[in-house]
Amino acid sequence: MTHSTEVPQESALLVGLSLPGVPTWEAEESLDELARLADTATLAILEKVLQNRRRIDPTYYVGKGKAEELRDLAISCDADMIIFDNDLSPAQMRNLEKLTDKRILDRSAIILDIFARHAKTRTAQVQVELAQLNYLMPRLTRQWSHLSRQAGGGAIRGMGAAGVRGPGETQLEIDRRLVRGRIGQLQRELDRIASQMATSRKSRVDSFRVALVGYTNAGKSTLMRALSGSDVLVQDRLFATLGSTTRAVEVDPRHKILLTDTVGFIRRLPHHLFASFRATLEETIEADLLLHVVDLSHPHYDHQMETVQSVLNDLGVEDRPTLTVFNKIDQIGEGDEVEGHVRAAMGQPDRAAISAHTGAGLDVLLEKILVRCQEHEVTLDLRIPQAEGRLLSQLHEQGEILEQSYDAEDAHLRVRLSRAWAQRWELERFELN
Ligand SMILES: Nc1nc2c(ncn2[C@@H]2O[C@H](COP(=O)(O)OP(=O)(O)OP(=O)(O)O)[C@@H](O)[C@H]2O)c(=O)[nH]1
Ligand SMILES: [Mg+2]
Repeated sequence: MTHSTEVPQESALLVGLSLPGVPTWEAEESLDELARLADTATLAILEKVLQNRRRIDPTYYVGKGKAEELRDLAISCDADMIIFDNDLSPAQMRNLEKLTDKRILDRSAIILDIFARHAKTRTAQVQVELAQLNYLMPRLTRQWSHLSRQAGGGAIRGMGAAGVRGPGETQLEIDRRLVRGRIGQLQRELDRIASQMATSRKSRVDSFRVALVGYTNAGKSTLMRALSGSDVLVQDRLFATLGSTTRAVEVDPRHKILLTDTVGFIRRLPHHLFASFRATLEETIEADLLLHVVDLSHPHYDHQMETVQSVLNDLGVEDRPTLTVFNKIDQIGEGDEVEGHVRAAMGQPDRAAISAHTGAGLDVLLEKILVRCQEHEVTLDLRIPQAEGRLLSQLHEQGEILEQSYDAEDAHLRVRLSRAWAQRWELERFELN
């Protein structure tokens, strides 16, 4: 794999821990995913070590003897850093760093690092930097070299040499003061962004809102492209999308929906990130329908689905109407174990099987979205003075006219409308009853 970084590629030793209650295959799968994450963070992976343990060591996480073994291995393979798949406490990180004399990172740090690299918009940059600093704060004991060196990252950007020492202040106190100040600044900026986003969402409440959710790399953006023709970024890498994009999609000539593509999920999403990205996820939280995009060709698609479900629980949208969209069916061969899912999905209203890549199944998916969209509509009987031509033509645009008749003055119409439009007509007291 080639990487276009000027900095020479750094190398890492990966360590996973299999604890009681967590089956070994799950720890292995998670460690494989950590390798993919490290690769996305442009690190070279030298070794992967999986260790079974009965308990977590409070000082070194893995026990002193094992920590020393890891140190020796890291030295012999000349690794720049050791990355733990499990989250380490700030104290464990410090102790391991002292013992091994290598940089120690954990899963959260790597995910934060990838987010920092991929954040292109101001909003994403603010959100990531805030998450990084909140993560960094309790770990602020020495130069945080890996995170600070990133291009585009910038958590610690501009903080290295800055700061005039106040009377009696140690360097650590200065650093903490600076970080705290920066966190406050970012939080204020994020609050401003969030309220702007809320305002622009409010102007769109008339439409049926559909949000794409799913594990990272499931194909959400590819589906967004296929349905809306928008040129959102599609990449075979984790966390390609870090913002949210909303586009109008015509499901049929009478029904337009607003489709939102957003950031993907992953197991053990660092909670600082989750908190920071709340504003971006707000579109998802307010959607009328969720399309849960699943990469059916992934060997562990079922665990990915569980992870997504638990993130949706955390967001408080577990009861939201959801369509499960099995994607990448072009990769599924006949007789594959999961082929049954594809066939079963065909007849079910809350499932669809597609290939966002080839376009297979998209027509059926749209039909199923249309049904949901129509369920969300109401039928109203209205009486509108014939002289009000403008109102009549508005009505034709907003809804579907089911019946119409005229008397001397008024038009009598039975129309099907979205709930939001219907409410307006009711407020204007045009309804008949
Ligand atoms: N074979 C195949 N590949 C697909 C399909 N849909 C998406 N992909 C590929 O899967 C990879 C990830 O696609 P994206 O659309 O970027 O995935 P995403 O869910 O938006 O990922 P994040 O933004 O990282 O959360 C890309 O390489 C796509 O080309 C599909 O139906 N078939
Ligand atoms: Mg995407």
